[in-house]
Amino acid sequence: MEDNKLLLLGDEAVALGAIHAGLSGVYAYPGTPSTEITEYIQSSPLARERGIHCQWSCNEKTAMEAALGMSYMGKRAMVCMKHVGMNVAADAFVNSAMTGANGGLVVVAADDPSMHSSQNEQDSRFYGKFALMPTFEPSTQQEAYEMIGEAFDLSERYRIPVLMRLVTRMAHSRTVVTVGKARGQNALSYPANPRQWVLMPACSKERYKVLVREQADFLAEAENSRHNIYVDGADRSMGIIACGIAYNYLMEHYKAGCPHPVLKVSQYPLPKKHVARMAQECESILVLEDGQPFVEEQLRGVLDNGVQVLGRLTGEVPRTGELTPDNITAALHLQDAEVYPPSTLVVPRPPALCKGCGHRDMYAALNEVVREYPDARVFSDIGCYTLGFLPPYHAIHSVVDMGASITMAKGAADAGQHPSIAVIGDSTFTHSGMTGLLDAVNEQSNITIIISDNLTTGMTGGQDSAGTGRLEQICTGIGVEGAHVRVVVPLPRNMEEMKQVIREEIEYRGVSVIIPRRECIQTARRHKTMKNE
Ligand SMILES: Cc1ncc(C[n+]2csc(CCOP(=O)(O)OP(=O)(O)O)c2C)c(N)n1
Repeated sequence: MEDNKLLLLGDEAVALGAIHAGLSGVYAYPGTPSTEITEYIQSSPLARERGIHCQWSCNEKTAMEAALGMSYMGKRAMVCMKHVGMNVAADAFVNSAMTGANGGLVVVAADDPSMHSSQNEQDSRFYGKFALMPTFEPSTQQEAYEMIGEAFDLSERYRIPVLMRLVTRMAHSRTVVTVGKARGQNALSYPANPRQWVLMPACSKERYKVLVREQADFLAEAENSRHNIYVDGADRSMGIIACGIAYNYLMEHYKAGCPHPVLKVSQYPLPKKHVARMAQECESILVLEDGQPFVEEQLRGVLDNGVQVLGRLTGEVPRTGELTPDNITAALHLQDAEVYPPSTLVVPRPPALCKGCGHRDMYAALNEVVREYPDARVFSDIGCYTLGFLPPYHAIHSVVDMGASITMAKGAADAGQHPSIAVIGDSTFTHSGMTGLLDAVNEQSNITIIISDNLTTGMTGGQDSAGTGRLEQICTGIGVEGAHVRVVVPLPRNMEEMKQVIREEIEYRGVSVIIPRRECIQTARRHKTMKNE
């Protein structure tokens, strides 16, 4: 393959596009399907040569804030996360539209429609609209590569952070991308308007007016964007708006061009001018978008000319789940099923804890002790140990969001529950469990917390975990009594000891922390291979 043609995942196209656009730092917390963006930068020789910051952050909010700090200094920074990470980063994200950016600042949110590896299907485009930020949504990997550079340019043109939304199939599919030359990194510079960065009411009121006024500029940018194109078609019984990856799926159906007028949308605010044209010229509009009916609802809200709007809300496209070439075939009323015969090659494989994983031994011990307390409740968290819900363990009663194990156990204890047990992993603990632990310590809650420490962020592929080597100090620093921070080694031969420790700490009236610690067998294997090489 030629030097300037590379076979890249969507995530990798974003990463390389950002490096080539003069990136100085990526700030991220792992989360499928966004993780490979940061991992690509971590392994890129050019990124290393340029000293691009690429260490993992503790969570998405710390990532967002650090990137904002880098942007303040005039350098280009990128933040990457999965969609639910946007909820964690939301305070910093929404307020960053108020401070604005100095160096280009692009936030990449990778959504997971169909919940391949997530707890919900939320659509990050709502965050872009909510924060009044320009938002990009590439339809191909090539566009993702080019768009990220344009997003940085737009960010610097208006001194505003910019959101880029990906979906799983964009992030995780690979194709040939033609890449360009790398631009230099920005020099240090301070913001031209320092008041804007101090979000006290007097400053914020001024700044908010500017942000609202600039919406017209952002709309004009979207209406004139080369990524939003209107292609007329002879059959005006229906016009089609296809957003992001949906455009790719749509065009696969029409090798000789779509007979209907098509509006491709890859940059927001929604380009009203094009939408209005379609509404005027077509009898109905079919909206194809991955995720939630974000554009469809806007159309229903603004159009009063009686044009029929079709999409997820009228059943042409399924209300839940990701878009696929197949469900678009159905929405277009094409009899095209033979083009995409159902695959028999991929056999679903339910997830399970690896053989030899320490979480297994932890649950084996916990389950035996819990049987001694018929009313015990186990509030779990997000990580490999979430699989303790499944057979053979059936060990946990809740999983909500990162960090919720400790705080839910606390709330349950407040309500009178005993034993109230939290199960959390080491990475999730430092992501957002620590602050909940302080709440529990402050109120001397009667809870037992198990931090199942496999020395890595296992579920997302074994990234570094921020608290490795310091968990006991963190817990005692927060105020858990040293005598009630207990470390055990989760192995079958230590079963009796583990059970005894769990029993003792359940009986202790107060906050106790048990840390079963044994390296994840996947990372242990990788470390061993690396040592032998
Ligand atoms: C807000 C948010 N960010 C990221 C993720 C993706 N994610 C799921 S579990 C997990 C980390 C789990 O690590 P740890 O708690 O150490 O448990 P392990 O998987 O190693 O057992 C991550 C990053 C998520 N679900 N939610």
